[in-house]
Amino acid sequence: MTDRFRSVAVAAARDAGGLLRERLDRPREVGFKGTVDLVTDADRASEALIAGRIQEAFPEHRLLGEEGARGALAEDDGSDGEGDATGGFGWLVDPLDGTTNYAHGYPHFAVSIALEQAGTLLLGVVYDPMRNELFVAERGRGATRNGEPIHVSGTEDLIRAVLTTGFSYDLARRAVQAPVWRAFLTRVQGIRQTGSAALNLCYVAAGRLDGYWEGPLQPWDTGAGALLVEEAGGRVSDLRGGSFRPYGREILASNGALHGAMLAVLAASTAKSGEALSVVPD
Ligand code: 2AM
Ligand code: CA
Repeated sequence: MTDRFRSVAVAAARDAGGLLRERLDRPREVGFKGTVDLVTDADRASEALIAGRIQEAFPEHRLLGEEGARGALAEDDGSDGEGDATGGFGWLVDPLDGTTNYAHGYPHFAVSIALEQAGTLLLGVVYDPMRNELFVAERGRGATRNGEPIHVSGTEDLIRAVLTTGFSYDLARRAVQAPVWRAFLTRVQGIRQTGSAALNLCYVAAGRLDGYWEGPLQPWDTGAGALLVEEAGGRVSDLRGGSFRPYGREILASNGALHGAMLAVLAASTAKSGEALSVVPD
């Protein structure tokens, strides 16, 4: 059965990614969900393709898509699925992660599809159509990039680490995020901020980046990438070191070796900024 989950998700991610790539240079309809929070016609077309495929193959499953696609029951209701038709299975779909990049023609974005069962991630698929890189993780079976196993980096010291983060669409929230970014900046080799949470997590999984922190985020941004990091030998948690939850709103992902040092910086800087980074805005 898990092979079927994987093959449906991989085919949907590749086809949706192809659709995004094809449309990148065409004029776009851009709408605004907030002051700087965009949605394009490509987000919607990609989501329709993916949700259509998943609902056709697994009509009884829950599904939560960024642009509003909903399956049998969108949110995890906390039940283990026993006694209902879902079997506890829920899909998390980001049809275009890196929408701001996409709307600007900046070629760094991805499709992200995750499957969880009663809150446990089973499958993560992320496809970057511009580099033709397909990242897949299945619980207990490792993580791959285009079919080859990937592993997190061996970096042990923050000062040798290249980290990544992202900033909120909520401009007021950025004022809280900035001191945290500054605290890291003075302790690491470098920080990259390239606008796709899913690819940030894949890059940690592949050892291209050593760690990533961000909050607030949405379940569809992190589900697939979180499993990729774990299956590549890394560690994921919330921003205080508690368990990562697929329907939580924040993530700290690292190669494992750097996790404690990153938590210490987060603890010190959020205390100093006087407000928790992780407070959910919506
Ligand atoms: P999106 O491109 O699908 O909107 C940018 O930091 C990354 O965070 C992107 O992956 C973006 O996803 C995601 N993100 C999700 N919710 C966000 C929010 N409220 N503010 C900023 N970025 C958000
Ligand atoms: Ca998106």
